[in-house]
Amino acid sequence: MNVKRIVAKTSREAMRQLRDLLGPDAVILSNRAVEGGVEVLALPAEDIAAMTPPVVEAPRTAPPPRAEEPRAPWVEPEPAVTFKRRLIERVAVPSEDGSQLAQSVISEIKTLHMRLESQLADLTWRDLPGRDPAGATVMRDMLAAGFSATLARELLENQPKGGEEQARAWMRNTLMKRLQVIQSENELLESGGVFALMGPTGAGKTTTTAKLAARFVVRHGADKLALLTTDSYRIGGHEQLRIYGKILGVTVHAVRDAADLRLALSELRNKHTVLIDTVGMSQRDRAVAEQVEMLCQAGKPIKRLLMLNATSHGDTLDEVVQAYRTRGLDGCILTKIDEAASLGPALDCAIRHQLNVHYLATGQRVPEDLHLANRQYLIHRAFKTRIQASPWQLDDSELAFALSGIQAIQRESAVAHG
Ligand SMILES: Nc1nc2c(ncn2[C@@H]2O[C@H](COP(=O)(O)OP(=O)(O)OP(=O)(O)O)[C@@H](O)[C@H]2O)c(=O)[nH]1
Ligand SMILES: [Mg+2]
Repeated sequence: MNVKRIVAKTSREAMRQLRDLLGPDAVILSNRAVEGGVEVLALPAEDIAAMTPPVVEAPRTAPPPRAEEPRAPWVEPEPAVTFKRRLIERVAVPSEDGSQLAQSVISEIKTLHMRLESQLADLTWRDLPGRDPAGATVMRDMLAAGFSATLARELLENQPKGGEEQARAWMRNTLMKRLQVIQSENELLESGGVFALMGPTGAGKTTTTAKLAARFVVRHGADKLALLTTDSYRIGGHEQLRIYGKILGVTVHAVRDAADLRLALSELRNKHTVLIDTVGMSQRDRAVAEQVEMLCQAGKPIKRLLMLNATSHGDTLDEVVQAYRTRGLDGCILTKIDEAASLGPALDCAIRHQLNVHYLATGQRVPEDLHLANRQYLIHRAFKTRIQASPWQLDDSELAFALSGIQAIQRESAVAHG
């Protein structure tokens, strides 16, 4: 296959180059903005015609006419591109059969278009190891480590030329640079303020609140800290935090709504730091938005930290971020690092959503299992823990298939949503 890649400053310039290179009938596979301009991938029209089975099934040589039938003129089968063009012309001319026919023709065109694009995408990805071995290494490594195809593709676009080892080093370095982490413990424990720990059920909010509280008490003493919980309706909801508070000598208050919270924060205004342990709820629960609103109406700025459970699937983590970031997030804490088979999904999520990683929770022990986030360690571990014998591991041909499939699904969903 003869895919051509053209990068130009403007779309107009890219189109001009495309026409000069492949002629006016070239088929554009993709067109997107890249650093420094616009990238266009295209195929010569002959390649499409050669790849696509003829739409009209007909023998290559004219069949012998039957004695009783008049001889029909022989018609060459149309290549798919011409067929598509004729369909478009048919739609353009207002048909007497009305809009129903037009609708069915449009839907036929869409189906044809999607099939063609999906075939081409499949071939493009299949081609990658031969065309760009270093790019294929980056793609393979990132997907195997649990990073998303979206981030891997993004890196691939900006990858400088070079060998496979160079590409690997560049990829890890880039991920490290893009992962935001707090520089020192002072950003949370010294600067003080009100912090709310949020996240889905069982993500580790209460345990992490207790760990942070213990670290704070060692530095500043128990009387400068207060703990709040919004977990007031579950039976025994705030018991766990109360017990931790008792052990540390820190007062624990339960609040039910925005008015309660406002009052409590006003009473606790002399505290250096207030940690709020929020009630866990599914990211799919609409009450998440109410919880965020309640924190926004507290009459005082509250920094919202999201617990990202590193054992969760990447799509689930993405949903969690989408649900909790409605009014912005100040950062995240990666929990259950000790249980995660792969750190890729959680790191990918933090990178794509630009979440500042504050801490890593690496076990159940309070306060020992809490550490400042360290980029080198995280990226190193993400690639080190790759499980060679994983049943989820894809080989090269499956990788190409999966990547083209993901693109097709994204396109279909874009069409379905208008
Ligand atoms: N292995 C491991 N377990 C953890 C970690 N953090 C919390 N846990 C455990 O996970 C379970 C749930 O932790 P919680 O702190 O109660 O979670 P939560 O987010 O407060 O839960 P809800 O309030 O019910 O939403 C407990 O058994 C914790 O001991 C961690 O980093 N690693
Ligand atoms: Mg809890």
